[in-house]
Amino acid sequence: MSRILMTGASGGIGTRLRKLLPPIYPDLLLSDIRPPKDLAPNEQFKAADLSDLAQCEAICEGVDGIIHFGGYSVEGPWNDILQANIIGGYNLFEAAYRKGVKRVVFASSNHAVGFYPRHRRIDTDVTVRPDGRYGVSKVFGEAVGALYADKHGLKVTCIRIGNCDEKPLDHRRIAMWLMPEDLVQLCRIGLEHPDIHFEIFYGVSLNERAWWDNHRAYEFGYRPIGRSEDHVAHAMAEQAKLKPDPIGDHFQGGAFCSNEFDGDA
Ligand code: 15L
Repeated sequence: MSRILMTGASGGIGTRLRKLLPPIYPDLLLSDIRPPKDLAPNEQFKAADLSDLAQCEAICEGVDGIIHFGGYSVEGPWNDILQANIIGGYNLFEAAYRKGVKRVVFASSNHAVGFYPRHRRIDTDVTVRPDGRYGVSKVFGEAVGALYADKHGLKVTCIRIGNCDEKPLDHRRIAMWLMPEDLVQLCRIGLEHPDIHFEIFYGVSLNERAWWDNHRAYEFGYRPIGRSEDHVAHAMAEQAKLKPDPIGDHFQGGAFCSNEFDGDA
């Protein structure tokens, strides 16, 4: 695997992975709508608006594998999600196919299944339960990935990321924290493992209180090293600053579920 494209390079996760990926993939092309503010002279960057297929094709030229973190990363107005994640997500897979890219790792999200209650332990075969327009767009991305894998032989890995940060940020994130180094492991499986056809993994570290059965990732060799229990004091101190959220605190998706909620509790 030689030339790797990472979209969303200016975003939160992209910024972290820009530091961790170059030793593994020295020929790393970064892309986003705007360049990262601290772009270094030795980093390669090409701007692209994913809602434009021609721009997607331009960044896919000569690329072997893609880590797709680009798009809208939280709940937002329909038109923003539509352009960045629905049209942008479709364009990315279509451009990859047209340009002969072999593998795509797609940053899906826990919000594809956010309306499962926290007492349910779920694997990746459950019916999707998105908790907003953003979650729906992640389900769409997974579906497009499956289509391009089954119909065109693209090797696709979707990672339903919990929350990727240096530490778990609150009580909910104790269950779903993903250490950046563990995300790198999952990306490497998607880009390199010989048996990938189409897979969905949970992007979660070695968290004792995880809600997710991530056995598929372990079967592909995933061995996470992050443990959220090591950061519980920090997470709970942050949690104490938050207001109770009876709906959000019940569901895995947290505040994404209580946002605009007027259903049956
Ligand atoms: C996500 O999918 C978002 O991209 C991220 O910003 C967090 O909000 C995360 O989910 C989360 O659920 O904590």
